[in-house]
Amino acid sequence: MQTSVTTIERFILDQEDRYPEATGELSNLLYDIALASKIIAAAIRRAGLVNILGGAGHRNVQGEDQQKLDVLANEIIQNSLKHTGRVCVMGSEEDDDIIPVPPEYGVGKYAVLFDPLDGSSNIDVNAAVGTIFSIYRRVSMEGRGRSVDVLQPGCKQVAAGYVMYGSSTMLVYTTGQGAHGFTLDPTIGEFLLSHPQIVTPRVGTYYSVNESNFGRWDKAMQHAVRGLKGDTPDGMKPKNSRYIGSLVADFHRNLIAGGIFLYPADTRNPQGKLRLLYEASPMAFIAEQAEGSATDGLNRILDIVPHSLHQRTPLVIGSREDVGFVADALRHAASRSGGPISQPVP
Ligand code: AFP
Repeated sequence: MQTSVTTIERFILDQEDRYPEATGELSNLLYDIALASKIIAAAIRRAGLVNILGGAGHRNVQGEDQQKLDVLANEIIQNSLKHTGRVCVMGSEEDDDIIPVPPEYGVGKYAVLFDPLDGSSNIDVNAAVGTIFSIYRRVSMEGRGRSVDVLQPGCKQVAAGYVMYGSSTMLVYTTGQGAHGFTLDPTIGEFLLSHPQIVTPRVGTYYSVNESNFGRWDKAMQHAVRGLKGDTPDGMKPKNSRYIGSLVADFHRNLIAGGIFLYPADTRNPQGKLRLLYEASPMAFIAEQAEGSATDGLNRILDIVPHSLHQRTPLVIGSREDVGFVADALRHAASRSGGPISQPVP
């Protein structure tokens, strides 16, 4: 039996020690989120037993059916954060507007955004789902938090992470000092350091994309994806296809094994499907910290300045050379046609 392990708490505190000026607030906030994710993990494990699968009977702001676990996870995270005095405002993929901290609680210097249960359409088939979170330092000077505190470009994130509820529960996070992964040991209820300083391969094995949308992409994107499969003269060594339809699970596999995930714009989703603030930006921060990269096809995700809370973006993320390959293919196609890039096929 191993007698020396690094818990997430110890790891976070060790990292904080490198910054003498740190107050410990961010560390505690990360620990609050880790605790919330343990409660969500427990709820997911019980889901099949306590009959809380299925739609909760109303639609979220994206017009999607909410699963009961979405609602539960959303509540769990908000309840774990709102009373701490560390947060000034929250934003959730499940809520239309920013979520103020109730007046009876104090506010702190951080704004937290989260997708409480991403990939929730996979719950009924027992496939992996996840929680994604993103933390910004507030920019408003006083009072309770406002929209301006959450509408910040991804490069301003002070921390981001995700929790994957799969065959085991894993938490991966970054505070800008590398990306680190922890696995929940259910016997002691602690996240233990399992993947320190993750570095994703420069070239990946996998490509992950919903290829049923192929006919809805523009010609340049079609060419790029064919290239990833090695089907074009300018293409790469062919990659293997893997797609779950749960961003956390698809991203995590590619992060560890190497690969590229794409959700391009298409005729049905001309701005892309995924949300900039809840999905793309936090994953982009982690990808870059693991020496990968993330773009909307051409532009760095972390540089996009959001104009609305539920803004969507195309996303191309993963191994650096693969993401670069797609950008080159799109630029090439644009220079050949002289036209705009990434316009969906009419
Ligand atoms: P759900 O939360 O509705 O299942 O959506 C999941 C998701 O936002 C993201 O996790 C997936 O990568 C993507 O959508 C899958 O979308 P498609 O079903 O259109 O491929």
